[in-house]
Amino acid sequence: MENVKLFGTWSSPFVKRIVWALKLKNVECEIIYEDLANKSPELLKYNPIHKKVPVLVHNEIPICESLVILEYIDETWKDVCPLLPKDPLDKAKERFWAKFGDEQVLPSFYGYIMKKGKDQEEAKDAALAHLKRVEQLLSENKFLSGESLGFLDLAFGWLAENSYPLEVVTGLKLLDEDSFPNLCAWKDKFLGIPVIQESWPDQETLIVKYQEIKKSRAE
Ligand SMILES: N[C@@H](CCC(=O)N[C@@H](CS)C(=O)NCC(=O)O)C(=O)O
Repeated sequence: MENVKLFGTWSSPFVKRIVWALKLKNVECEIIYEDLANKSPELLKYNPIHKKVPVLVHNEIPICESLVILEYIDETWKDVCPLLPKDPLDKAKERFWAKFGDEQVLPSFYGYIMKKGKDQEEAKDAALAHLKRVEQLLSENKFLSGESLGFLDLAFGWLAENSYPLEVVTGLKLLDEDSFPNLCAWKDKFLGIPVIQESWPDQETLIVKYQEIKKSRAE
């Protein structure tokens, strides 16, 4: 009997990719929502190094770091909806871009909300330059992982979910149809997938959350 628990928050871009992967693979999971201002003893026990969500606990064994968790899920429940390709080179490419997403693209986006002045302008330029690279990845395929949804799409899912709230809060059009036609088409396809739609967060609530973050950084 499988026992799968996920420690997370409703809005974390890192947690959402895990929720989507588990749903795509029909894995039942109990989600434990953390208050990150007051982390539970369980979270600290299961992720003593980073003390962050998500943590997947499978039969009492914790797995940390969302991209690592995604691979674990894919290999553990491998018969349903495979996420990573089998070919080592294709797999390496997806891992490379997912790492680029988390280390470069995502921080530049959130930096644009959180930073001020010159730093904010630099974050904006970086975000748009990174988006151009991701746009090119979609020049031949509908999805970032190829012809169908896969690991890299889940890794970049935060972009589809958060681009509109981020645009509202920053006043900057990020996914502009003229500059990023492939990404705009990808976003629509991604959000059209039922499993993704089911766990689509309320955009207004996300906007309020980002407004609060922006306000707290401006003080
Ligand atoms: N590299 C980590 C990042 C996870 C992360 O930053 N989680 C945030 C929530 S979005 C968190 O738990 N923050 C709590 C903290 O920094 O204390 C992953 O991919 O899992």
